[in-house]
Parts: sequence; C-alpha cells; structure tokens
Amino acid sequence: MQIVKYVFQPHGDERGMLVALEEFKDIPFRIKRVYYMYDTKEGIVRGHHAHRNLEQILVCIHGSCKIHLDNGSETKEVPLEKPYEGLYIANNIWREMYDFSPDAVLMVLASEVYDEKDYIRDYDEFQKFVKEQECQYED
Ligand code: T46
Repeated sequence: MQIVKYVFQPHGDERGMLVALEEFKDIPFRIKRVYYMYDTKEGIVRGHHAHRNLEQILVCIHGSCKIHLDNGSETKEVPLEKPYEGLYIANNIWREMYDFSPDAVLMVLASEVYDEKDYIRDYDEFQKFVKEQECQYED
C-alpha cells in the first residue's frame, strides 16, 4: 500500500510559523468540510471505518497520534507528529486513529460534507466493498 504524505510549505519568520492550505493547490480536492478532534482520552482508538466516496487529508496540527491504514489486503501504521505534514486517505481505506498524545489536535480536511450513509462501519462489509471495486477495475 502506498502512503501519500503531503509536506506543506511553512511560512516562518521571527514571529513564528504559519501554514496555509488551499484547495486544488495544496490539497488535491475541493474542501467541503473541516473538523478536528482534541482532548482525546488515553487508550482511545477512534475511526474503525472506511468510506464509500470521501477523500480526506489528516494533519496533526499539535501533539502526535498514529494512524492505522488497511486496504483490505495490507496494513500500515503512519505516525503523524508534524503540523506541516498531511496524510491523504482515500475512501476505500479502513482507518483507525490511536496513541493520541494528551495535547494532540488532529485536523481533517474532507472532500464531502458529513453523511452517515457514506460510512462503512462493518469490517466484513468493507472487505466486500474493496473486492467489488477491484472487480470493477478489472472489467
Ligand atoms: C474519519 C476519521 C478520520 C458530525 O456531526 N460531523 C462530522 O463532520 C463528523 C466527522 C462527525 N460528526 C459527529 C458524529 C458523531 O456523533 O461527531 C461524532 C463523532 O464522529 P465519529 O465517531 O465518526 O468520529 P471518528 O473520529 O471515529 O471518525 C472521524 C470521521 O467521522 C471519519 O470520517 O475518517 O475521523
């Protein structure tokens, strides 16, 4: 599984750092939603799902966390700890977020508005979805 990480341009001067993110320039899709999680309790694992259509970029803008990615046949663990790095996650990837430092703020830029129907929360259903997609590409 290929891991796609974006390294954003930090604009630094004597006052400190600033990162700007623009759709289609720094981010490869139209940004329809931004959300972020913070104050995540110790030992918590979030996520446990994939999406039918949604693409996202995750940026740990403060602190650190880890992301588990699963494409149905391979898994990878990706640490996020730099406020200028973004992890791209395609729709058909099962994701879990864990090992949040107490000060972690995980910001997510999403290609679609919130839609519960887009979630695949059952792992067997996810594997079926991935196989169906593979068959579509083979046709
Ligand atoms: C994802 C990972 C990385 C909303 O009302 N609007 C929203 O835009 C979102 C994302 C969530 N919610 C509500 C729904 C739940 O009642 O906030 C609550 C927590 O959401 P959820 O349990 O889905 O959060 P995570 O951390 O498990 O997953 C989230 C995203 O939902 C998901 O798309 O890929 O972060």
